[in-house]
Amino acid sequence: MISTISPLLFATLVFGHGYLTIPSSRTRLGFEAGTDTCPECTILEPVSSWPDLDVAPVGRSGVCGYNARVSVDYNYPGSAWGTGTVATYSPGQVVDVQWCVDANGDHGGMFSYRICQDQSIVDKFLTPGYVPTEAEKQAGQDCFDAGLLDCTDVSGQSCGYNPDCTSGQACYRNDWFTCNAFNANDRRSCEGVDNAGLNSCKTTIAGGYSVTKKIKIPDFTSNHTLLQFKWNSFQTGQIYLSCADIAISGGGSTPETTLKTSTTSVTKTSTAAPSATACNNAASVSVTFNEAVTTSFGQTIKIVGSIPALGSWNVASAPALSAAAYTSTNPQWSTTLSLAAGTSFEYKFVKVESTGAVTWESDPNRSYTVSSSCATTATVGASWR
Ligand SMILES: [Cu+2]
Repeated sequence: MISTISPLLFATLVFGHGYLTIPSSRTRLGFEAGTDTCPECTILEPVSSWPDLDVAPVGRSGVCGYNARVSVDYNYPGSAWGTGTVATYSPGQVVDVQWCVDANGDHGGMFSYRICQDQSIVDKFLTPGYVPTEAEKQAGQDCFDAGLLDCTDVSGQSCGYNPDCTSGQACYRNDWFTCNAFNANDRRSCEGVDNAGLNSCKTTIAGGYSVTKKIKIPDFTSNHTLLQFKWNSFQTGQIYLSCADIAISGGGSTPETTLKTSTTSVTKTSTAAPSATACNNAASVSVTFNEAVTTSFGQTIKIVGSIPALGSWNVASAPALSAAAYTSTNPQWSTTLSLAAGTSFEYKFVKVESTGAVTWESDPNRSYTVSSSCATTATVGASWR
């Protein structure tokens, strides 16, 4: 990159940018559903993003982002996101979170994760068909600002200051996470944080680099709330916002949740921070499949796929999901299957009528690889397509 080009000119010349990938953000789900053709292009701009990280009003972008390039608004549930949750955490749990920065738009700066603990505010962003007002969007952002999940909350995690920020500036804080120096010769900018390989995550312009950190879930429970990702660009007057629909359950501790889907690689590199505790690799993993799908009385949802545990593509022998958690506002079908670590398979959800008639999800097949790491549980969030 040529650093002598003015930031504003540069911003008009290149796309790039980033979005939350783990847990699966609404943006990622929109991308995987084909609704959003440039997930890294959900940008709040032009705004003051640096050095004061919290001064910019969110405006139309709201707390979850508005992609003006493709006119997709993530501040309310869409067909592929927002009606169910993609991960369930527990209060106090330390979890991996990841975002993806495009190779052609790595603007440096700092990033953060937040949870708003006022359910009545968050609910404005969970109601299908309801478009939050700009005042509600700003009230939402104020609540997320108050719910910053500090880097320093995670014991053993190194939390640094941004080298492009000087002592006395508003950006001089280590509760946020930081990218490396914008013009560093080695491990520059956000790409350099993990030094992950190109295409370690999916972007549409020049390929992405994953950036993985740990956050500590606050002492707060909710059946459906939002985790917000916010990246303030150092180079350009841009802020990137994404949300993931999550649950925080008080029912005991849950090991780390990992999400993998067919279209995005979430490979962690060996340069990522080592986990805090050693473990034996799990032989099998309890994988919970949550499928958001509206059904009527008499219909059953099954998961059918390429392995015997999923009926070997035979619907009659495929396991059914449970509607125990199904409500009209959160139409979630769910099942938990014990699957051998490292198993890869393809699958679809199917809707089975009381008559036996079967409706398949649209192509392509979904795919999944059971993790072979410390985790003994994993959750896959999906919506009918
Ligand atoms: Cu950009």
